[in-house]
Amino acid sequence: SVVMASEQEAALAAVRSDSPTIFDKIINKDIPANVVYEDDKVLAFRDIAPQAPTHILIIPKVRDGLTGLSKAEERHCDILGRLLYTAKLIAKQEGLEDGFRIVINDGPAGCQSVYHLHVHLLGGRQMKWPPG
Ligand code: IU
Repeated sequence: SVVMASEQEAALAAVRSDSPTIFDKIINKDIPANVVYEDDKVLAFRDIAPQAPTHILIIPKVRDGLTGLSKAEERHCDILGRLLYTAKLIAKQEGLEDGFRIVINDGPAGCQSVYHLHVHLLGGRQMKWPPG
């Protein structure tokens, strides 16, 4: 696949659609990923372009219309809660006792580049505020 010059460039080029993404290939093990957690509903793997010493993506195995958080419906409440709870488990597994950052990018202005909902878990360095 094409490597974008920046995540922002990728986000602006990404098409908001409900078609399968590269994350489905990772879920189906069609392409390799560095998986750090997996259960029947959730998969978590290391981001290919880490922005911190720990940078993990936590995703639902079944997208069910959740291209992004802005598409969330009442039926998604369980999986949304599970994604965040899983982030907490992985933060502990990664030894992020001093703290960590959770990010969900949504849409072009939010710098979303993959239209399969994912929670970023970032840690291992001092985060800044406001984010870029
Ligand atoms: P975003 O929130 O949609 O911008 O995040 C997408 C992330 O997916 C981004 O951090 C990419 O580095 C990451 N990623 C990946 O880990 N593996 C891939 O094959 C692709 C993107 I494409």
